[in-house]
Amino acid sequence: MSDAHASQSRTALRICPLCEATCGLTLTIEGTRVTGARGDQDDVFSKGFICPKGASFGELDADPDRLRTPLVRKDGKLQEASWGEAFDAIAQGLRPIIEAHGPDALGAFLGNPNVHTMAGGLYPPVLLTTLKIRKLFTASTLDQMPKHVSSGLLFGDPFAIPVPDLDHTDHLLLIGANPLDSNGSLCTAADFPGKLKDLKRRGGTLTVVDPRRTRTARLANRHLAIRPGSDGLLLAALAYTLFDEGLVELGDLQAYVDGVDQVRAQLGEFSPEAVAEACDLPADEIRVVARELAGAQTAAVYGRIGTSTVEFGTLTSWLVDVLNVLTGNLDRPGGALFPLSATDKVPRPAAPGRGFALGRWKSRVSGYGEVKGELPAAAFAEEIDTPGEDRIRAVITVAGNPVLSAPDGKRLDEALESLEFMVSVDPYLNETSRHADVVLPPPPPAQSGHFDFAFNALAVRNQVRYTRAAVPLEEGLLQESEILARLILAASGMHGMPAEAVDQMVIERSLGKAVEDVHGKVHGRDAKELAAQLTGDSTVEQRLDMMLRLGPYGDGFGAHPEGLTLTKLLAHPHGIDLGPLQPRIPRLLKTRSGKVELLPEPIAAQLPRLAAAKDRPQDSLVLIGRRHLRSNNSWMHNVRTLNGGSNRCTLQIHPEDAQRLGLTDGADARVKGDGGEIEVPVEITDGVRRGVVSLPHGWGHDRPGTRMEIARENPGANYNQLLDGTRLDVLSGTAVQNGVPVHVTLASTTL
Ligand SMILES: Nc1nc2c(c(=O)[nH]1)N[C@H]1C(S)=C(S)[C@@H](COP(=O)(O)OP(=O)(O)OC[C@H]3O[C@@H](n4cnc5c(=O)[nH]c(N)nc54)[C@H](O)[C@@H]3O)O[C@H]1N2
Ligand SMILES: Nc1nc2c(c(=O)[nH]1)N[C@H]1C(S)=C(S)[C@@H](COP(=O)(O)OP(=O)(O)OC[C@H]3O[C@@H](n4cnc5c(=O)[nH]c(N)nc54)[C@H](O)[C@@H]3O)O[C@H]1N2
Ligand code: SF4
Ligand SMILES: [Mo]
Repeated sequence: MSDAHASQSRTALRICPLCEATCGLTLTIEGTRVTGARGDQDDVFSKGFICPKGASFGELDADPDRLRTPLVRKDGKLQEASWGEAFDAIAQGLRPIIEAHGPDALGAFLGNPNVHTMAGGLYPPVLLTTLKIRKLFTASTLDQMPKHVSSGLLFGDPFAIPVPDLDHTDHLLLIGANPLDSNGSLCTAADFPGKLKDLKRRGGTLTVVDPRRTRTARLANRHLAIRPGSDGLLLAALAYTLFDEGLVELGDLQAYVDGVDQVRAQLGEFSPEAVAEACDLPADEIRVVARELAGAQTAAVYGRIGTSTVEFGTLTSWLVDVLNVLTGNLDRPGGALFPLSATDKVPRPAAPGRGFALGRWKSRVSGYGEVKGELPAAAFAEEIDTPGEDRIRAVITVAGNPVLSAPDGKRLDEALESLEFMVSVDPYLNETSRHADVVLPPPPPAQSGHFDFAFNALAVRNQVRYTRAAVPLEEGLLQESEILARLILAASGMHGMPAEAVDQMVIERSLGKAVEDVHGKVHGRDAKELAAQLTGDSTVEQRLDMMLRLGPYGDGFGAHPEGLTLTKLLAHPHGIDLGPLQPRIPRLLKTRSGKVELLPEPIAAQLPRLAAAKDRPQDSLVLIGRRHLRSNNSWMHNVRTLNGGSNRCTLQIHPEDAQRLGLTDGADARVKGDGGEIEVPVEITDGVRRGVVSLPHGWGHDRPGTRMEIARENPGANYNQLLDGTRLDVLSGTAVQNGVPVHVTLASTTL
């Protein structure tokens, strides 16, 4: 590199949006191009940690396949268009459908990256309320909805999700999660791997429950290779053992918990001996795990995907916290604690709340109950393709690729193709957005500011960070915030109004409510006077400033001058540490009783089903997923340096099963499930237990009409084609993606 060139390079900070760990990155920038990324050593939270995905930030940012203009369908073909044409097309395409058939003719799918962008945090709620969208589908019912339901029922707040106190716990029971590859989920911790190693270094113990011997399991003091789908039984047996052996000790929590005796009574059938066969774990070992959990000075139970997207996802998620409660570890340092983020609501005095209701309305076709205002993603296709006046006729997708991420992509492909109108907000023309009539591409991440609305509320340490755009917005692009604001205006009959109108409306409403809130920081003040105080270089930043100032650490618009504002945050480019997690019960509770309701009625009603599962005949082969360190669901297969090596779409199978089925390493296997069949290369490994095969999701990039050339070179096959979408976790409507029966044969023999 010449000196002249080097002198042009500079650095800029950017929080990584590529997983939940939210690492601070230091980007190297030449001109307007990101040429490197390393961990920001001074970041108050991530302290220099980075993974291969973060390191590829520049390559992702510069991907030539990213769309750089909107696309509008003309004469049946998607063609480049101006922003004006695109929003005109949306107003002309959507309005007549909504006017003729009402809001239920419009469906929305919100995908995972919405929790990784500021725009995705700020605008979808406005989109949903302005357009009165009830046909809402999101990645949550392919992911963590069971946890929302269990938290809603236990604590009265579906967002009150306790996280393991990784930095301080003495014992971690980690179930169905593989943070060494995923970098953690519903537990935001930069350098999760390092924190597990530290736990062991300080004499703590790690138990991992996973049908695969994952990289995380290899770190563990104890690995239980459980039969997929049986974790609910295991956890019930652990709780049973705590009661049976007199190990229940609620500690300070005692006064705030209702229903302990009822839980004891209901779990009578779940002795370790009774579940051992179904879990395929020795009863003695289950008892030892319960004793270790109870005996540890402090301990935390933490479950993720393997406890969530399974048949008894909500019961299993509930049992995770039942165990935290029964061992006195909920809401205490070293146990599982509730974070308090800078944009959370100010905690109010302890008082009974309104509780959490499920099934306030039902889906049209299968009659699934709504959960948190959503319908099961697995029912998206049927709500479109089943004839009826109330069917979905138009769809908006934002940051989602349900054709690959939700069950039965073929059916969804056809359903989306049959729509009268579809809009996708997405940087890529992929398996889903190729069906759209208008595609609106957001800019590459380096061109946007970043604040983690979702993940700061799930972090193992309270902290707040904000990074502005690292490079200027490219000519011809719009910020995603503006895209979503203009989409809201165009779809709701306000086409042509300035985008800022949306933010101004939100600010006016929020401040109006805030000044009326007797427990808030600005009660009785003049909302207009407060609005005039907001700072920031855009209305988006003004919204952030507002949220920070009204929040628990905020300056209350001058009421607490030392408190947080956007200006103060900008003065701390590596973030502000807000301290370790603190106990938050009872103020956090919003149940009707004002207590932790340990045995909610909907849960109790499902326990007989769980009990019956003990004695069911076992499927001879079941499928589970896996994630690779260099992957990100369905959309990062287009980054060349992240592909290849061990990041491949192969069917992992135990040597004994391979032999029984006549499969050899590298041969193609045909895998058949309820929803269809696929062919994938076999990878023989004793890293999966007997009776289990494992496949990664997010592959299947061989459909026509996409524009992701690198992904297409190595398309892989779509896991979710093996599902037909009828297997759901009953209480949450979440798709059962793990522990599903499949049939595997050698591909060539059946051709
Ligand atoms: N079998 C199986 N299926 C699974 C899972 C599993 O474990 N097994 N996991 C499930 C889970 S946990 C999840 S979260 C879902 C994820 O499924 P989806 O929510 O569908 O998300 P992705 O597959 O990550 O696709 C993300 C989309 O967002 C686009 N995108 C990327 N960045 C941006 C941006 O800044 N703005 C906008 N507007 N768009 C952007 C990408 O191009 C892509 O189209 O998949 C689920 N599906
Ligand atoms: N590299 C990478 N990181 C990611 C993602 C990615 O795609 N790639 N996706 C992100 C997203 S959206 C999410 S939600 C998180 C998910 O974060 P994690 O939940 O940590 O990720 P997974 O790798 O899916 O881990 C699930 C584990 O459960 C195991 N499992 C499957 N079935 C069962 C079962 O029945 N019982 C038990 N006990 N275990 C079971 C699997 O073998 C797997 O090891 O990761 C995030 N981070
Ligand atoms: S761990 Fe997650 S947040 Fe950190 S650099 Fe990797 S992808 Fe980005
Ligand atoms: Mo997820």
